[in-house]
Amino acid sequence: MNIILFDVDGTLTPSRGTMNPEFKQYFLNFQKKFKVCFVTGSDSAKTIEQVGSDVFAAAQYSFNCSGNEIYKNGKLQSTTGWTAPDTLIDYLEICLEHTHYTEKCGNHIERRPGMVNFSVVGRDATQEQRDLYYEWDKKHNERSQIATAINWRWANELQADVGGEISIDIFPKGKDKAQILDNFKNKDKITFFGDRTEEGGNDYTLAKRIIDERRGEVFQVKDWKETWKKLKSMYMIDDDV
Ligand code: M1P
Repeated sequence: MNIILFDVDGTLTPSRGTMNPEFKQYFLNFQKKFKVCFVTGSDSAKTIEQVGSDVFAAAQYSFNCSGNEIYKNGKLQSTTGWTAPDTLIDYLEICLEHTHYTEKCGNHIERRPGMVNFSVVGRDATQEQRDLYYEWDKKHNERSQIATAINWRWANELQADVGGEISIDIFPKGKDKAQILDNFKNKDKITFFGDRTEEGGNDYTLAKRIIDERRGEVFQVKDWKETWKKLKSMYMIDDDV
């Protein structure tokens, strides 16, 4: 079986943004012809808000919370009761106190099934506040430094990856996006589109596993526009399917 697998933020939508309406129309037709799956650090409520309940339900699988919560054809199939250690939460509070970034907008530590999402500027940031932090972080590499510190301090226990624009995803070691391959047969061919397939990015371990285990192909994209362009050049779909 051929599976076409997509990251969401930065690949099908702007980070935390909604899907472009023309792309969405194309994508709904695409889903009628091909087996589509999603993999994202976000929880299902955010994914539905971004792609719409129609696109979400038409996906064979949506692997949310980095694969720690799984939806099949829009219905919850499995989840995990993992809770973050108090020592991690204490450390994240310290990071918040000591950051050189001054604007804090609220909702900094978001507990999701099987993971924690941490953001110095906060998940309640407006688009403008989000853009300011994203630009600042590109110069100061704060997220990458925090992720490295977590990966060093909890080397046997936890894993932190940089994804999206303002946050870090943290989960039990190995419970990252790469785990989702266990839901497919070895003979299934996976074609994966992601915007953070570089080392340290939250699509990296999955992309690496697909290549190392010869499970399919990986396409790094810079945004949803590039994804759409690639899909149009790679796959034929009839507009009135
Ligand atoms: O998939 C990784 C992250 O992508 C987005 O991150 P940010 O808000 O930093 O741009 C969000 O969807 C986040 O929830 C998710 O974990």
